[in-house]
Amino acid sequence: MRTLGNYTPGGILAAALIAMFIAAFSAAPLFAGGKNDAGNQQQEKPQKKPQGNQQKESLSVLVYITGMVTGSPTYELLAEGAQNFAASHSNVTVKVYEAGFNQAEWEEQLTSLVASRAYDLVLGSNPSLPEICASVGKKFPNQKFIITDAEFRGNPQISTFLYNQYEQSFFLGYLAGLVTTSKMEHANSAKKIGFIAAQEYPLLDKHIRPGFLDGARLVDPDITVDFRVIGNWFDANKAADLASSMISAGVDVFASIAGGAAQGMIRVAGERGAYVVFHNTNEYKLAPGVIVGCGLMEQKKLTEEILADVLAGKIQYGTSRTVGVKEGYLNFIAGDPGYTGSLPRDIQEKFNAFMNDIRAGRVPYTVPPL
Ligand code: RBF
Repeated sequence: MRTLGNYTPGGILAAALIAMFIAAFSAAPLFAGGKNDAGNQQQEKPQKKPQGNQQKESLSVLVYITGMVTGSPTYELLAEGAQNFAASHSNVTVKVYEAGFNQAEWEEQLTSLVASRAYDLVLGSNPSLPEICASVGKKFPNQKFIITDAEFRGNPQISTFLYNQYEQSFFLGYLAGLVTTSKMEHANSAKKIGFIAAQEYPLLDKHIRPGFLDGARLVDPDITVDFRVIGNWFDANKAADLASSMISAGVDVFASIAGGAAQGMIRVAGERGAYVVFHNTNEYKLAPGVIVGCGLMEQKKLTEEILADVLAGKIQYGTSRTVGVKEGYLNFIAGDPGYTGSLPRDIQEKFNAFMNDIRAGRVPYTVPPL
C-alpha cells in the first residue's frame, strides 16, 4: 500500500535544503572483460576467475538503443554520455546501435552484435532490456550488460540502475495539480489532468502513472487523470488526436511518456490552449508558455560515472541500484525562463517549497514495488 501521510505544503523551512550526495559505487571483484571470450559461440565457457576490481586497459562499448536516438530524451542522454566519455578517454570506443521500434527484433539483433565479440560491455536504457540481455547472455556467459531505467537482480552478467520515476512523476503531478486548480488563462474548473503513454509496461503502470496521480491529489483529492495510450513511440499524429479529444473532455494539463510521439501532444496543447509538464529533459524552449515544468534525469552524468567505474573495475553485477532526487539523479529545472516566466508567483513559491521538502525527505510517500 502506498502511503502519502499528511504532507502539508508551506510552513516548512525551505532553507534547510539537504546537500545532495552521490553515493560512491561500491567496488566488487566481479567485472571481467568479454573481449577475450574463448570457446564456440553457442557453448561459451564462463571465465573461472573473475578478473575484476582492477583497472581495464581498454574498453569497447556497444550502446544498444531500443528505438531511435532522436526524439527520445533517455536515449539521447545515454548516447551523449557514452560519446562524451569516449571523447575524453582514448582507450574507450563507443558504437551506438539503433535497434528500431520493432520490439520483436531486439533480441535477435542484440544476439548477432554480441556474437561478433567486439564489445566488452553492452550499455542500454530500457526497462524491458534486462530480460533480453539475460537470454542473450546465456549463450555468451562472459558478456557483460549494464542497463539503466531498469531493475533486475541476481544475474552475474547484468547490472541495473533504476531511476525513481515514481518520485519524478510525483513532483510533476503536484505541479500539474497546482496548475489545473489555478486561475491561469487556460486552466478550467474540471480538475482533470491528462497522461499520454506510448505503451503500457510495469514501470509505467506501477510507478509513473500512480506517482503522477498521487502528486496531483496532494494538491486536491478530487483531481482525476485522463490516461490514454498511443500504441507506439513515434506516432505524433495519434498523440495529437488523443490530446485534442482529452482537451475537449476537460484536460488542461498534460504529461507524457511517449518518446518522439509527444511532439504531437505539445503542438495541440499550444494550438488549443493547455499546459504540459515534461519528464526527463529540458524542453521549455520547444513551447514557451505551454511547457511550464520540466523534470531532469541525470542520465548523461550516470552514464559517464558507470563507464568510469567499468574502467576502474568497480561495477557490481547481479545488483540493482535505485537513484532519485536525494541521490542527485532526478531533479526539477526551476531556473529556466520557461518556468519562471510562465507560472504565477504563488504557484512557483508553493512548488519550489514542495521540491525543497522532497529533497529534504519531508514529503512522506512509499514507492510501490515493481
Ligand atoms: N522511451 C522513449 O523515449 N523512446 C522510446 O522509443 C522508448 N521505447 C520503449 C520501449 C519499451 C518496450 C519500454 C518498456 C520503454 C520504452 N521507453 C521509450 C521508455 C523509457 O525507457 C523510459 O521508461 C521512460 O522514458 C521513462 O523513464
